[in-house]
Amino acid sequence: MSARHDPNCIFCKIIAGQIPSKKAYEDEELLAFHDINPWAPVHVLIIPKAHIATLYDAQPEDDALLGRMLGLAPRLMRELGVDDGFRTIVNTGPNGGQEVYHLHMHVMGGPRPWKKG
Ligand code: IU
Repeated sequence: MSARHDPNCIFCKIIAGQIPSKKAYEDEELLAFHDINPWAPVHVLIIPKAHIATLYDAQPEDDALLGRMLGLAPRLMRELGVDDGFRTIVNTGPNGGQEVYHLHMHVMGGPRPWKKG
């Protein structure tokens, strides 16, 4: 995994603890933290600890990791008190609106109205 680290990547710095974040979940492969600019009452980002820039860069051997990201979402949302629905978004590339080039899944929930969406 150490080869899949970009010292210039802001999310790699969050994973390394060089930049603080409000963590919601962590294990060997994944980190979830609260988005600094939330669109919804609960807005977390689930990221792999491996630096994978975009979904395009995920390899077939990453499929289980991608599955774990999706599988974590409902458990984490329940833990955070969201049990009546949530939205998941993975922005990919410039036309997908991706701003941070370290793969992340937005998971948003809580009572509406939301800032966006
Ligand atoms: P996007 O999918 O790449 O467009 O979203 C990046 C998200 O990362 C966006 O919602 C930011 O608010 C969020 N974010 C963050 O939570 N902490 C940071 O230090 C930075 C961005 I830079």
